[in-house]
Amino acid sequence: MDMHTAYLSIGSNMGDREENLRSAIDLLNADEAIEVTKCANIYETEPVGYDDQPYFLNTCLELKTSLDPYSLLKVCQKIENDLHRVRIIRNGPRTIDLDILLYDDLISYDPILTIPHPRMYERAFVLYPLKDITDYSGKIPEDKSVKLVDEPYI
Ligand code: A4P
Ligand code: MG
Repeated sequence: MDMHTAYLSIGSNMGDREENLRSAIDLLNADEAIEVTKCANIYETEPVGYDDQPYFLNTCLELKTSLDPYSLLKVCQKIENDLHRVRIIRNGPRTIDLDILLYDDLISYDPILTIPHPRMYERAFVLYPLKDITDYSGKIPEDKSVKLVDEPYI
């Protein structure tokens, strides 16, 4: 079977944020076509893009998967729905958000699935944890709010 490597950014700023991240990892692993192989440190981060909301917990995951990118996106969206994500405001509070950052060396400009994630290189809350689990050595925008709060969950 053709195996691929993908990196996800996951974040939560509603309810039990730690539990939401842990549940997302468990639900990804429950899919027989996905194995979560690495988890970055856990960071608390100030919301970006929409101010009047609680701080996030953010981390990044490495996956090995036989799924194609669109099937992986579907799994991520189902997990968001299963964890009762409330979609009220774009960039607003969410129990869980899963974004695909990278998939092998794929480049895709499809608005349904843009890879690399179009905003990832502007976001300290993505790049700090990504650096934990990859050899990313590019620039990380300054964001004094990013605070290391916990060790990887797996
Ligand atoms: N989509 C396109 N490319 C991708 C991709 N690579 N991964 C499409 C996932 N989805 C992708 O996403 C909207 C659409 O993006 C989907 O239909 C999908 O086909 P969504 O998850 O439904 O909506 P959203 O998350 O509210 O919007 P969006 O654009 O994903 O927002 P972002 O960029 O994910 O930002 N601040 C901190 N500190 N921490 C955070 O985690 N997150 C956001 C969300 C804003 N501020 C934050 C954080
Ligand atoms: Mg999103």
